[in-house]
Amino acid sequence: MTVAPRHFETVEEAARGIRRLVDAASEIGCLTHKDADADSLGSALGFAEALRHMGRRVHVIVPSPIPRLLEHLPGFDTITQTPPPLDLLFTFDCGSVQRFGDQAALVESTPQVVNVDHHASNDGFGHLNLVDASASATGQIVHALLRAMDCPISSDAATNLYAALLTDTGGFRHENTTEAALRLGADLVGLGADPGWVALKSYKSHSVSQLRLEGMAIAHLRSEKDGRLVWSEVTREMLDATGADMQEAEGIIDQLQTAAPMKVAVLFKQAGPSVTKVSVRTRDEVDATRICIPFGGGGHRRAAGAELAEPLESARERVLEVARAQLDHRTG
Ligand SMILES: [Mn+2]
Repeated sequence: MTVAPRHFETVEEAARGIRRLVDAASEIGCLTHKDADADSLGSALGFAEALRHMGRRVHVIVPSPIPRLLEHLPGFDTITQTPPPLDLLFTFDCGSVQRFGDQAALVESTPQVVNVDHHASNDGFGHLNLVDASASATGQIVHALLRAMDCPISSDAATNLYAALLTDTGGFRHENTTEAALRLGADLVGLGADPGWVALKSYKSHSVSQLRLEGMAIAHLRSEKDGRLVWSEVTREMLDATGADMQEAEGIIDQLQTAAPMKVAVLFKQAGPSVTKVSVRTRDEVDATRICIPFGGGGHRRAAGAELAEPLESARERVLEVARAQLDHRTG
């Protein structure tokens, strides 16, 4: 059965239809995007936990690779990559089917797909689409949806949603740290999330090899245009030298964007001989999606990414050319 795609204006409007779908479904999936972050996985785990409290059978599914740095999130041990046939699938924090990696077929084959997201670039791939680009995190939409569905939020669900909110606001430091985000943080603490513990697990649990890798990438930092463009890279050689793996390169882009004069920070990751992942952060008038969309990527104005099917050296030159052009266009 296919259903005409629907887009909702408000969470309350969406909640009625979603509640009916949940009540009618026997096997429900909650899917994250590839290289799941704490917003995507925390939203999926938190929503799944709440639905299970309502007596539903729910499977949390992540594309490969399993994001093992998020193993502290409550319910992480329930994650599967081989769910039974589903009649209802929720997706979290993902703007297009291609971003589901090796689970994209699941999105194509499930009869009802509900797309819950906060990316402005979301292409509305779901049968039902609950997309709010003004939300600081997808976890914020999940919280509003659960409230509107009259679904109780346990302390484990609150912990997952708090982790989603904390990390997508960069520890309540990014520009998307709104009054609503701070109030939601307090609400989730009231429901049982422990802010000190989530911060410890999110920001103060690096391995020694991870710290060495970060140090190496920072030492490799290049600066152009009076520091307005800063970039670095993580190569296979650096991984070999430190004993770290590529998942441990996750926080490096956040270090690069602490440079005072920077307008654009770019990190290149050598994911394979002909696969290069790119993370972009921007400030002021520069839009990160303008640098990533030409390469098939997407994201937010301040944070975006792309994956290029080409070696590090050529990917680097092509992306830097676009980044330089954005800087010249915006400020030249
Ligand atoms: Mn997000």
